[in-house]
Amino acid sequence: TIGTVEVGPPDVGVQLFQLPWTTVAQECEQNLGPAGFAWVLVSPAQESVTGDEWWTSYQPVSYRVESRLGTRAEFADMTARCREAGVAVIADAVVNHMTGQDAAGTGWAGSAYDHYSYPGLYAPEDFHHCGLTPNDDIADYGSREQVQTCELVNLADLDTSSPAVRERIGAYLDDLLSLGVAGVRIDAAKHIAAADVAAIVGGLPAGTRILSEVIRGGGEPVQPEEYTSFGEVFEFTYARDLAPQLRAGVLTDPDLSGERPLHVPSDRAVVFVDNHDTERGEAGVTYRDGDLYAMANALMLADDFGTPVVYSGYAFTDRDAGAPVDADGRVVAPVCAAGDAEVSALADGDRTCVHAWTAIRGMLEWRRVAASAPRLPGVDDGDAYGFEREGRAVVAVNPGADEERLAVPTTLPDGRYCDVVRAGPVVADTAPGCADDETVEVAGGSASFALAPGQTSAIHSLAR
Ligand code: AAO
Repeated sequence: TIGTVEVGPPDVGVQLFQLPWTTVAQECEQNLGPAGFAWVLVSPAQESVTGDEWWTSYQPVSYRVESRLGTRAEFADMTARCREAGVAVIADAVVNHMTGQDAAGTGWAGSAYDHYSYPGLYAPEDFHHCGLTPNDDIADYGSREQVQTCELVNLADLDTSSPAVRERIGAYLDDLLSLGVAGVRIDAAKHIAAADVAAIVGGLPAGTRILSEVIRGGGEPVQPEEYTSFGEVFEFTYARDLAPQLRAGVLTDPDLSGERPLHVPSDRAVVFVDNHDTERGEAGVTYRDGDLYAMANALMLADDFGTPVVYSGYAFTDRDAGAPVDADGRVVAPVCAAGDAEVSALADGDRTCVHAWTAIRGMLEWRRVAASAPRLPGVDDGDAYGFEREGRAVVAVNPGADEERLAVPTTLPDGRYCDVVRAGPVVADTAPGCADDETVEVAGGSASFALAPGQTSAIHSLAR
């Protein structure tokens, strides 16, 4: 409760991409906990191949928790400090495959490996050799057998039907839990038969969160729905629906009865505007879009569908470029300062700090006040669009190029309300509230928004 009002529990996640454990711990204490994030998804923790590219993280060499993001001790310290700050840590578990290197090598922490041989862990018989394509690589996503037994971009594909392989993966996930994580993202889950994932995670303690990455592909035989009986799924359709609407400046209401076409059910859906793959690929809006990106995130946070995860990475022009490292090759990154988005000033490697943007922090407070109040039908006028979460909160956006005025019908009592997108959180923050030009008037059952091009504005019942 805030005052006398029952608010929703924190449920929003944040993906902090390629951030070292020591910085994640600071983020939990200084930004994530105070803003009310419930959990943080971090990048893979296990030993991986060496190299400057960020994606070396996704080529495991062993399950030792040693990487350029930090040591095992630093990982454990992070989960403890985050938990203390009210933030659960979700690990990114790369368990579909090992490396994609044809030549033998040595991993980050000194483990020797060959493409199909990881001494003390896996031998050649632990891998699929699908024999369905010339190089054993997946060539046709229309074939379930290829998707689940051939290699994803040459990555040695573990035979997860094997009890021995399942046991080793299970032991690794148990180890991550012993280090304090609350759950795991199953990387490339589409490439592991759902029954295999179910068998592996079935051995974990009850309550462990399982978030499967299954990119919804039109016409593909392996669909996200197969992975919902044992956990949640990243629902890629959400961003695919939202971004084009924003780009076109034409926002429409989703089906307000709850179900949405081509989405897993709301209580199984993890939704996002972009992630580390899609910001390098299909995403229609990314950090580069500044206001429009904040708007996309605000609409997601204002929605009553799924569990939202905010993405926060670093600026890049080269798709492969890793996060900045020190002389020893360890990633180094400063903690973010809370403040407004200044994406035009970002140089390659700079953190985008999306999770610390004023608009995002304000919308997290808005979401908790909106709690379980239903989303009411939206209204639009010109390019502007807005809606109410009944009796609790109203949001309005202008994705267009002209100034717009929008009156949103509301059951909120008359008064001047603080726009938490411009002012940030006003109830939870110790910082003083709202400037005069950061308010919105509600009178006679209508909230009157004046919206500059690209502007998002949001008010809630606890900030009058
Ligand atoms: C690197 C090099 C490779 C090299 C390899 C081995 O880039 O050239 O062969 O090393 O040496 C990351 C990087 C990869 C990197 C890899 C290993 O992204 O570049 O390879 O680490 O270091 C599929 C999977 C999905 C996967 C995605 C990238 O299904 O699981 O590919 N994501 C995860 C991670 C990702 C990571 C890995 C998995 C591997 O998040 O960061 O790779 O651990 C369709 C399919 C999808 C498929 C995509 C891309 O998607 O449906 O399943 O994802 O294609 O192939 C429309 C369609 C949609 C389509 C989408 C494509 O929206 O509707 O169906 O476009 O964007």
